[in-house]
Amino acid sequence: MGYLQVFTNAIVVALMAMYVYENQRRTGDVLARLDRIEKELGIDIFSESKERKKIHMIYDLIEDMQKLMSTRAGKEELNKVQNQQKADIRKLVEIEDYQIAGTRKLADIENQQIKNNDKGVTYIRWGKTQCDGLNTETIYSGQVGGGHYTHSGASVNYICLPNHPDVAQPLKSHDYYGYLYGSEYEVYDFNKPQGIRSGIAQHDVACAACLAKGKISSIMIPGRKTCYNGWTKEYEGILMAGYHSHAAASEFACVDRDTEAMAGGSNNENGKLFYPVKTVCGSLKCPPYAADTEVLCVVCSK
Ligand SMILES: [Ca+2]
Repeated sequence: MGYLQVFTNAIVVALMAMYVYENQRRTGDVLARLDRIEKELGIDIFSESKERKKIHMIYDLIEDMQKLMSTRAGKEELNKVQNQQKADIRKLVEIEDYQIAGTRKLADIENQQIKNNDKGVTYIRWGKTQCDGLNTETIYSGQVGGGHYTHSGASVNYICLPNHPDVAQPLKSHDYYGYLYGSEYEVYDFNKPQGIRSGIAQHDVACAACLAKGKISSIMIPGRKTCYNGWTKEYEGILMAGYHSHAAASEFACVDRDTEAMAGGSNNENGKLFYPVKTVCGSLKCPPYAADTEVLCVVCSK
């Protein structure tokens, strides 16, 4: 039996009990008066009336209730129902408490999700001024910087320098420093991978710092243009690096295939350089790789 049904039964019993004690005398009086009026008038005016039948039915019901309530079993039954009712109310209060706690927990989770959606994982998109991954925002646009390709002690890595740097103070005239240069595409028609635009040689390389919101991991996968299952593609491109026999070491970077350059940067001024990467089989297993091919790359987030 459901809580609601038990609760309803309890209310019905209680109401009936009240009805018994409060209306017994009045109902009896009404019937007596009806009988007296009929006798005095010598007619049977209420015998067929619905009201009279109703009154008799109620009276019979009250009599039954009286009998039931006067017995020990009836009182016990009433007590049982009342106790059950108390237990049900306690249970209902408990359920309401659980519901309130559950609602609070849900609100906490929703708030945390909103906060998490503002957070994410960062990566650099080489060769583009903006980020355009799904739910990815551009933190800043910039130009690529690095060491000079002729310097044997040059820094290895490419860095993405924002277009709006804070003011810096001058240094003394000396050469006890590491050097920071800009960067250029060394991509000509004779070494250009398919799909890379023509005429970008010597152009200064653009970059963008990206925030993939709601993600906690990012990975650059060389050799693929698609992500593995469960990962979201941020961008795809061509693997580039420094020239193989230059004095300066370099690193591999995934440069967007739809390359962009810095405005007004087409002069040949060198610095850190980007050359397309070509496969060399041997220790590099072919298959699955093939000799003398470009190397695809993709940046994925999760
Ligand atoms: Ca240039």
